[in-house]
Amino acid sequence: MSFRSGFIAVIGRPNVGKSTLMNAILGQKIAIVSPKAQTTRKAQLGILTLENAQLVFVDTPGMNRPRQPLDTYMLNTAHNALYEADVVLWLVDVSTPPGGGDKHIAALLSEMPERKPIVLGMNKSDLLRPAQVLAHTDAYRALVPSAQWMLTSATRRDNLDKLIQILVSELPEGDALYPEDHVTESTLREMAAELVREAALYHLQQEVPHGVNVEIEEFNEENPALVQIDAVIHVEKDAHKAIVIGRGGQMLKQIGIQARKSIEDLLEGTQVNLRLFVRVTPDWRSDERRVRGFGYEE
Ligand SMILES: Nc1nc2c(ncn2[C@@H]2O[C@H](COP(=O)(O)OP(=O)(O)OP(=O)(O)O)[C@@H](O)[C@H]2O)c(=O)[nH]1
Ligand SMILES: [Mg+2]
Repeated sequence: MSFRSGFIAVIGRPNVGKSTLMNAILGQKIAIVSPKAQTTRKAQLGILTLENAQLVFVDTPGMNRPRQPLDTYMLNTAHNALYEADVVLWLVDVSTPPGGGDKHIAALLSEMPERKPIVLGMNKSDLLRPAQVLAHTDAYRALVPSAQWMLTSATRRDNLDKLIQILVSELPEGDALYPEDHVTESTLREMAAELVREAALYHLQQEVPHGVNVEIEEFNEENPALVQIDAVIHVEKDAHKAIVIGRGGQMLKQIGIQARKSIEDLLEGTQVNLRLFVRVTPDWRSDERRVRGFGYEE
């Protein structure tokens, strides 16, 4: 039996469930998830090694029209993953009909210089009303007529095995690219920063969470029974700092409790002492130099 392996770029509009799907397939939380669009900012690798194949998923930021340097970085990240992949997994939200963003992605796929297999994942099938099944699935399939496709629900884990089988069938033959026990290339430090940002996305509203960036200043494992983590939450405005701290520090406390719990899960139950600090880095998302300074550079 021949072994197959390769990179699978998971692309699509924001909020369609790319990160949720990758985590569900891996059975492990690699990428943060939130009900708000534009959650993923950097490419994240998720590696699934099976008996006959190794699938290296590249979760990407949702594709959107860029308005400022951070958006441009995010769109470039998705484009790079797309161009470098062996297989493209285009995820859509099948509970709504295709919109302008989907048509834009379809055009991008059809203009790719190198022909590569595209798999259409029609996600959020649990939200699809029976009367809409045919109309929506036909409309999406028409955008990539030659692609294999599957209806999935990442949250209910419906059809994920079938989707994996399709992806394996499209991968080229080849040896494993990573050791079989590797699940990601992200460091614990990077993942801890993301989990603090996830908690901020969960608790904050409107524009505030989108202007949050998290930096880990201290990650000290000297005491194996209690890991000390200091994280700085950067916000764009003084008013946002007041909101993140909240009355009597209540908001920051809630963010801290949730983030600490998820970091402890990540560290398989090791206790964590998490200290959060809030700093204003004025309008950093529109400042190319600061965007790069935060590590958003190719
Ligand atoms: N009902 C339902 N909700 C889903 C499904 N998959 C994901 N979601 C929800 O959709 C929201 C967005 O999920 P994410 O995984 O963060 O979406 P994403 O495509 O990675 O978003 P960006 O990183 O912003 O591009 C979350 O609230 C998920 O719980 C699904 O199959 N069914
Ligand atoms: Mg995501």
